[in-house]
Amino acid sequence: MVKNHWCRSVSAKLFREGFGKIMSGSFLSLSSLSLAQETQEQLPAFGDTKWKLFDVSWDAPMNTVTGLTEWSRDINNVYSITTWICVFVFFAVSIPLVYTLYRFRHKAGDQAPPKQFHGNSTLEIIWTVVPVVLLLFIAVPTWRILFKHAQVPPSAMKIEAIGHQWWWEFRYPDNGNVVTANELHVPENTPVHFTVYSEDVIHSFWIPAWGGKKDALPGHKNEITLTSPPLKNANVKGGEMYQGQCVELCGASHALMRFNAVVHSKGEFDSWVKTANSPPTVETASQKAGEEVFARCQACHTIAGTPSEQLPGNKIGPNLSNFGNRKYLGAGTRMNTPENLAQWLKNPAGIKPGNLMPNLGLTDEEIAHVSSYIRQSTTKTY
Ligand code: HEC
Ligand SMILES: [Cu+2]
Repeated sequence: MVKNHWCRSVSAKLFREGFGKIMSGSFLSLSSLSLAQETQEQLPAFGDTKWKLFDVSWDAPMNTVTGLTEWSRDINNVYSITTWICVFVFFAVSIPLVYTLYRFRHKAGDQAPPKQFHGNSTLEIIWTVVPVVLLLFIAVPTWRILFKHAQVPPSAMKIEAIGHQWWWEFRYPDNGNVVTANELHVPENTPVHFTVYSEDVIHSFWIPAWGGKKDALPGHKNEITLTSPPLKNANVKGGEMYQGQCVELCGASHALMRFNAVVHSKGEFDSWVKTANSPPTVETASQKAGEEVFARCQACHTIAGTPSEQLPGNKIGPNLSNFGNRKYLGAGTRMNTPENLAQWLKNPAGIKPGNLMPNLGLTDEEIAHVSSYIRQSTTKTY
């Protein structure tokens, strides 16, 4: 308990004061950092059994060896070559070792110390050449798949994947400039050319079941082309989901920086694009009141087609267009249910320690209104 507490305060200090300074530098992110510091007291203790990391149920395990895409099959091939070489090296070293220990063990009458000798060119050449050859057996197929997958097919769809502390933003320049957060939607079996970068610290973009990963750096754009897997069930409604995760330690909530990658049939993807950024309707009195509460959110959040879009700059909070259609909230930390959303709005740090959304001190009424405003959705793909 004491140890946990010590670790946490040191890492919190590092991330807030160290990495915090190299964040985008915008006034908003800095002010929100100090806000996050204020909400720190409300963090649950890591040893607290009532506090759980995730309550989400993913359709697919986070698994690198599924072999669902060509790239993941290629990686598996290199894995298995490497594994067999390791097995060979293990026996090639341990069998002679055990034999030598037995054969040359100390016997009565042996002179001590035994005869000393130095240098044996034949042996030295053998134990240099053999590892070089073994490493080449691993290196050549590795290079081959690296070059193969660096190619960008001309038909590839473009998506920007942007890392933020601690959530993902996805932009679709080819598809009506749709913007979404924490949910990547793609058509099945399609090469997608991702431009990967970060708005603050270094993150890393990875959907383990699909193959390669790429670092998201501030101030530099990386590229990676991944092909989405084909649908396992062609008639599935709402697509099939894969887990994505940030894989570069990026601060307090790094482990809670997930996203889901949803693979749709081509038709379903097109209709998702058409409705993804349509503005919420304001019909009921509660939605009307919610729209007013949302004015307090728009410095950090955008909903397409509302005045929040007019505010300039890179906002530090996820885009909330069509939020009602999202399966999770808090970047894959909780299921997106009205109860969890209410808890989130009451005390974001209670769900996701250290995250940059401050506690806004909303009343239960305000929470109910803003929830009815942002939870509506024009598409319900789940
Ligand atoms: C100071 C900036 C700031 C303000 C103001 C703010 N938020 Fe946030 N919000 C954030 C950040 C940052 C996150 C991302 C947290 C994370 O997942 O690490 C977030 C996340 C969320 C999420 C989860 C989104 C998702 O897909 O995971 C919801 C919902 C949300 N905010 C709603 C609101 C509402 C409603 C308001 C206004 C009442 C509001 N926020 C005000 C910064 C802010
Ligand atoms: Cu990250």
